[in-house]
Amino acid sequence: MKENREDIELGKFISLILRHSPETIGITLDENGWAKVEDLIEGINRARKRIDFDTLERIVKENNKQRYSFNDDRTKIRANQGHSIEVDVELAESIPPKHLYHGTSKRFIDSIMDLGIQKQSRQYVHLSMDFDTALSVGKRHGKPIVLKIDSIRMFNNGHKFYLSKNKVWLTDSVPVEYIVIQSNNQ
Ligand code: HQG
Repeated sequence: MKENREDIELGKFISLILRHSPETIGITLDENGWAKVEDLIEGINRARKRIDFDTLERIVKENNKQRYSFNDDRTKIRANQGHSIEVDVELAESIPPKHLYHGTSKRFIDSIMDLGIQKQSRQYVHLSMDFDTALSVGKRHGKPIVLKIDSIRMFNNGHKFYLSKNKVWLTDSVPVEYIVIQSNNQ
């Protein structure tokens, strides 16, 4: 099912809370990034946005990028990746594919080709499995450009890679030597 507009708006608010600033609604996350579902629902309602458990369940299920997970008994919820706050979401260390892609803005290229891809405010650098996903990530920042990453060579040289539950590849940083600028095809 495609998400409706209110669910998309609520989802953005939930991402803000679970990835960056739970204090916005006066709640806390535990060391593994979990919020109590009850706290999240009460906090969002205190912020004058309406949500109940059924709506939250629908958002978790239908979110276009599968950004959130419940624990087994659905008493806790967390974001699968994308955090700026220091939490340990128990990411799976994995062997990456031969290549991964990073979408960014053209205006960052000089700096990236100087310093490499850095995680900036988030816990990790985010990499995509395919060119088109990376292109849409890049568009969020302005005129997009896609960088192809020699991920298996990075891995073989000792860099760790993690695959989040919603299939985003994460790593600490990408040094310049592993980056190839792509034009508009793969
Ligand atoms: C850039 C979204 C200058 C980097 C997406 C990026 C993703 C540099 C920006 C997830 C740099 C950081 C993450 C350097 C990196 N000099 N700029 N040395 N190194 N940058 O938002 O990867 O929809 O923190 O290229 O789909 O854009 O929210 O990272 O442009 O998966 O679920 O600094 O967020 O997911 O921007 O996006 P971000 P991102 P959601």
